Amino acid sequence: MGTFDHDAFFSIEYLMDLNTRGKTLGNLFTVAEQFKPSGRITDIREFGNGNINNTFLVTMDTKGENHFILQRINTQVFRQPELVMLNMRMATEHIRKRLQTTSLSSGRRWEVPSVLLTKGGRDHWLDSDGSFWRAISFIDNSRSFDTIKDIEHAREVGYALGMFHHLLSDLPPDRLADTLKGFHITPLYLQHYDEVLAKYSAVKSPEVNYCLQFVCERSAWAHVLENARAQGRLRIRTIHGDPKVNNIMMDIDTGQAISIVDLDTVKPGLVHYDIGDCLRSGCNPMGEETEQWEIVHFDIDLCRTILQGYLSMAIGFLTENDFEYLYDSIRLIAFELGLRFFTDYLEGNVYFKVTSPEHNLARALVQFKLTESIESQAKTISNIIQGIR
Ligand code: GN1
Ligand code: MG
Repeated sequence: MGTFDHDAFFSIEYLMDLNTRGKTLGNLFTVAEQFKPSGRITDIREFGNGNINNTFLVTMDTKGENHFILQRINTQVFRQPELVMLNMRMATEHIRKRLQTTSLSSGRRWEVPSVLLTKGGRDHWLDSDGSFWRAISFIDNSRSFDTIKDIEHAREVGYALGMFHHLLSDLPPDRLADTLKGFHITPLYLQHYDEVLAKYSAVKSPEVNYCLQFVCERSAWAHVLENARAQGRLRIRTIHGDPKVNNIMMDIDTGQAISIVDLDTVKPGLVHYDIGDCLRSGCNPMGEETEQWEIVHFDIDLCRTILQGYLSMAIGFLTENDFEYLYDSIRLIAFELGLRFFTDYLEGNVYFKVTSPEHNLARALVQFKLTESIESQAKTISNIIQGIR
């Protein structure tokens, strides 16, 4: 067991969460040790800014690969976490095989996170109170950023998503389970929103009224991608589900994208969900957690460059119809995330982790301002798409 200053490493929210579940912090060492660490564990600390799962970086005293990622899956969100692990293993094994016959441009590397098995050979470990734990390798010599730092980073983020889609483009989506029903199906989020709103009785602030109006004005259009799918214009493929900027790992020395992590939502879907999600995240220089929501904007130069990076890998499998819906997907996923945050605020913050009761409202305002900025640049974005297809 390692020695470390527990209190320095854990947020108040997580300490309270652990306390209510009757755990001690030392339990984390016990959990991490189930995954056959290659050395003595010296440190475990909270890692990243995930909104759903609890994520930790485990450090060992070994030379070389001395870290791994330990996660407690939020089983309120992922109701069948065993299927999440099966999907993850299926996708990573497929990518590994495909990489053997894929030539990367010179000097590039592409890494695939590995699922670490327990001493009993399983891909997860259930602790005594039923928490679902899993461990994933850490991509060596890499880091990620919450926002894009320069134009080269933008190109690399686009390249990474294109590379990921390319490597999975021959994995039939029906081999994967639907681990999160309704994920990115905007009409279903709208339906849930209507149900939540019908029960909402608190006094409505100007911000809440702005959001209500915002959703109301776009609810008919928000069916656009699902309608296109129902009409057979867009087809289901294997997607990442959450390709935001901080899930794209950059090589510390070269600055090149070398991996996409957070594979919980790899499942069947439209590549448009991924493209929209990557752009709503990458083209918002203020980041999705900013409190200055009034001045949030969608950066058109970053958009052009991310799309160029994406298409450098994706041009081979995108169809004419796919291009037709790219603008809508950028607008829709920003709107949809705003709607998801706003609904969670109205419902009492039952889905996304929050640090204050108003946190999800603030996040919703950021996404709605971003959507407005996308809408005000519709012509320019469409011209960019025309120019690169
Ligand atoms: C959630 O937990 P995290 O940060 O990886 C959410 C995504 C959102 C994202 C916004 C399963 O992802 O859909 O885009 O927050 N994941 C799930 O930051 O709902
Ligand atoms: Mg995620």
